[in-house]
Amino acid sequence: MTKNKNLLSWGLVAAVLLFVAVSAFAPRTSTRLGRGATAIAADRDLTPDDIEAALKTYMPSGRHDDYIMFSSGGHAGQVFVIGLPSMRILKTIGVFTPEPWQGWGTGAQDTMDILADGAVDGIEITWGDTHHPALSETGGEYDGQWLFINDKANARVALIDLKDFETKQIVKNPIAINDHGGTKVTPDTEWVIEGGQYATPLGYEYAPISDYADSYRGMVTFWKFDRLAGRIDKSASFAMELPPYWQDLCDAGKKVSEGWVVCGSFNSEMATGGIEDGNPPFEAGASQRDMDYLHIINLDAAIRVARAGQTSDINGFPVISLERSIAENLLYLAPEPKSPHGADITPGGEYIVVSGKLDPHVTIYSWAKIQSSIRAGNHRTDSYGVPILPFDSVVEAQVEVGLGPLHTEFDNQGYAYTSLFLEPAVARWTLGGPYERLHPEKGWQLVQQIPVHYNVGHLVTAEGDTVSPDGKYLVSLNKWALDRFANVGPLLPQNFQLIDIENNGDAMKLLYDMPMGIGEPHYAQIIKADKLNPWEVYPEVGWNPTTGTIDEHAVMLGEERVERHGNTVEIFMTAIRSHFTPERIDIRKGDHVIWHITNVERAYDATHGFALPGYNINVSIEPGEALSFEFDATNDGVFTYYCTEFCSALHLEMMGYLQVRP
Ligand code: RUQ
Ligand code: CUA
Repeated sequence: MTKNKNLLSWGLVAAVLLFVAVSAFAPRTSTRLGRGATAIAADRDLTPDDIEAALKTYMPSGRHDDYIMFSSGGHAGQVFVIGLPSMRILKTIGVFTPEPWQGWGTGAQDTMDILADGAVDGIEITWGDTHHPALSETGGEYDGQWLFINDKANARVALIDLKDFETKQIVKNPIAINDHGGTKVTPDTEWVIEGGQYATPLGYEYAPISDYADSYRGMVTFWKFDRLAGRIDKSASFAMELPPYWQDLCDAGKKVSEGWVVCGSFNSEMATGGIEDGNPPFEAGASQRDMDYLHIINLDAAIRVARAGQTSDINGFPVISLERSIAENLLYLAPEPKSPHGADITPGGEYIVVSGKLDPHVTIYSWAKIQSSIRAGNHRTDSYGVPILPFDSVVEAQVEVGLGPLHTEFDNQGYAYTSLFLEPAVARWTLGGPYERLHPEKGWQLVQQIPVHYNVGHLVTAEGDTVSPDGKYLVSLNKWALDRFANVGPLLPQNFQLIDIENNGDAMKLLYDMPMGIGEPHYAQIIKADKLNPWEVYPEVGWNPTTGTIDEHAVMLGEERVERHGNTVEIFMTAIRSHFTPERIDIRKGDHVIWHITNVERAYDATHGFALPGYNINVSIEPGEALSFEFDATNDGVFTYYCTEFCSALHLEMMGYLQVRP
């Protein structure tokens, strides 16, 4: 740190202490406060930077965060909602994995049905590996309405409604067993992009790996989002067959590049492993070449081809064949250096930033140059006949940013930020071209690196992948934590580090370490908090969050009852502080039980849980919500059901007896 900045920081501390000292004389402030603050700083050995960081992140009780971050939960399969700058976890959203506190996948029929839709070829899947959350956009700006996220392991995409922060839909990719390059949305969220990863025969078919080049394929899927219905419309969606390179991160064009999609790839060597047969291992075999391929896809044209029915049917899903893509000029490749990873498009859509994991540079492609190279025609092709745009015809610049560059996001001052896995650090560098007017530096160049602890994967800036990033905050999503926190055994948390990037041209500053001991978060997106407008309680009593209407089995006060039809017992129950009605239910072993509960409360936060031990049922019933579950009473005995939310002073009394007679 320079002497000047040191002076500045100590100036700030002096100001804080002066404020504290002055406050000491104010009538309602204790005189102990001034001495207390000084003593605390000395006691805890806090530097001026520590104190500044604390002042920037501390959130007084009751005050709300300015930004909300939606983070993937990795192989824990959920989404985490985190406030910035406080870095407080506000919520876990159950997505691909059951989440008992939300009653997600632990009995409530609608949640079980949504999870069952994610079955793979008839096999029920009870977890996911969430990677890339994507907030819905209008005109390239986050609109705060929907969130999409992919499950890399099983090639699935989930939709979360930001009215109640609940998962509404899971779609299983009909042709691929795994994915990675999604989810990303087009600027008006008409399409959700799910890019592939490891090539396989499409449609979960078998083919021997010795047939790799002929029978294995990559893919990208375009899911049509029906905003009015609030669902992905499978019947209007389609996929494109791609060469069996391992497609990686995709991004949707915006502004000047709107209507196009780019995806990075690696393993253009088409390595098939087999170290046990004397072949090079995957990590060597897939890294032999100096260049892999950026895939450049004309989405608008692909939509026309799909709508004209010029598709093949794979597993009941329309797929544009590779031959058709080539014939219709839907797909181009451009060489990209050394095991590329991220492919990120600048806010105005003019440039694509690609990182080579084994190259210390980021490579910047110009959209204008790509278009003129396409127009020039006369390209050499890969072994499948896909045209390759010459590297020199499409590259605008290369910037040496540091070792192991991965992902890039942007701010409002013409800077780009790239995560450097190997340094490990975050690099701030300047964008050239139209962005030069925003910053004092000239051209494309590295400005600063800030070390992070440790080994960063993705990074995210506030609204940093939209057409108008906010700058302000950057979160480094670090994979390793090592010595940052108390030892909690061999499985360590990951570390989110909040970095201040607000000060134009000035140094980036580390503000906060947040351990994530939950799953390995991959990517996150940060939205301005005031763009979100969720419900406080469900709009009406009896609301079904899945259908978005009054549930046909909603139970109003006074309508509680138990009906028996043969061996089927149907229970209509209400929940309100502090009782369930009915409180006693008598059935016989072997009965089939259908149980409906409505929370008839209208008070904010008056949630009731309902746990039925011994039958694996736990649901959460938010104010106004109606839900149902079913089970076979296979075991006799006395079962005590109770409310799992401490909802009132008499919460412990909020219980009942289910008696199952032998
Ligand atoms: S990517 S490993 Cu987002 Cu860097 Cu999934
Ligand atoms: Cu309802 Cu406790």
